[in-house]
Amino acid sequence: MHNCPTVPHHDRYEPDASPEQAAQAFYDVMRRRRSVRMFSDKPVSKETLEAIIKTAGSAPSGANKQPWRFVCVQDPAVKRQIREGAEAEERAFYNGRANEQWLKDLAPLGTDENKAFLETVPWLIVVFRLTRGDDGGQVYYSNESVGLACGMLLAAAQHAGLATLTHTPSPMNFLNSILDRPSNERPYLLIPVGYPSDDCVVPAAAVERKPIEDVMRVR
Ligand code: IYR
Repeated sequence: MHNCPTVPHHDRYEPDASPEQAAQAFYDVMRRRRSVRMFSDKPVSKETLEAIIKTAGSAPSGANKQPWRFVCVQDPAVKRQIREGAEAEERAFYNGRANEQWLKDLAPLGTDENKAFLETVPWLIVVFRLTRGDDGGQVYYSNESVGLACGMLLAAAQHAGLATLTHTPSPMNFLNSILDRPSNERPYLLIPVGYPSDDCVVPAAAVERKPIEDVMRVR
C-alpha cells in the first residue's frame, strides 16, 4: 500500500473457542437454515431488520462503492401489490415461460404461482443492485458485491433465529414502479424475513447438501 491514509487494525474479532470449534459452531447454526415458504405473521422489530441490514452492508464491495439498496416493506398494502406483481410473473413462468426441463427440476420443490406468504410474512426485503452510485459515479463488480451482501444478510437472519427465502420472480422490474425506485436501481432479490408458521414444512429434496468430498478439493 502506498500513499493512502491508513488506520490501525487493532479491533480483531477473537472467538471464545478455537478456530476449529468456532467454525463448527457457526456451521451448526447455518446448516439448520431452510428456504421457507410458509411464514407466520409474528412481528419482527425494525431494530432487528436494521442490524441485519447493517451486517449485509458490511460486505466487501468493488472499490467499496456499496452498490446496494435494501427496501424493507412492512406496509400490508405494499406487500399486497408485491404479491400481485410477483404472482402475475409466476403465472407466466409456470404456464409457458419456463421450459420443460426447468419445470422438471422444480417439481421436487413443489413450488407454484401462489405466493400468499408474501403477504403473511412481517417483512419483505427487496434488494436492489445499483448500476450507478447515488452520485451517478461508476460501481464495480456490482453483481458479486450484492451477492456477497445477500449471503451475509441470510446468515445474519439465521443467526437471529429468523427464516428467509431467496425469491426471484422474473422479470422483477415491477418492483421499481411499486417501490418508486430510480432506473439506476435494478431489483436483485426479494427476501421475505420472519418466522416459520407452526405448520411449516419444507421440501425433503431441499434439505440434502453435497458431501464435502464433492465440493472441496485440497491441493
Ligand atoms: N421463481 C419461481 C420459480 C423458481 C425457480 C427456481 I431456479 C427455484 O429454485 C425456485 C422457484 C418461484 O418462486 O416459484
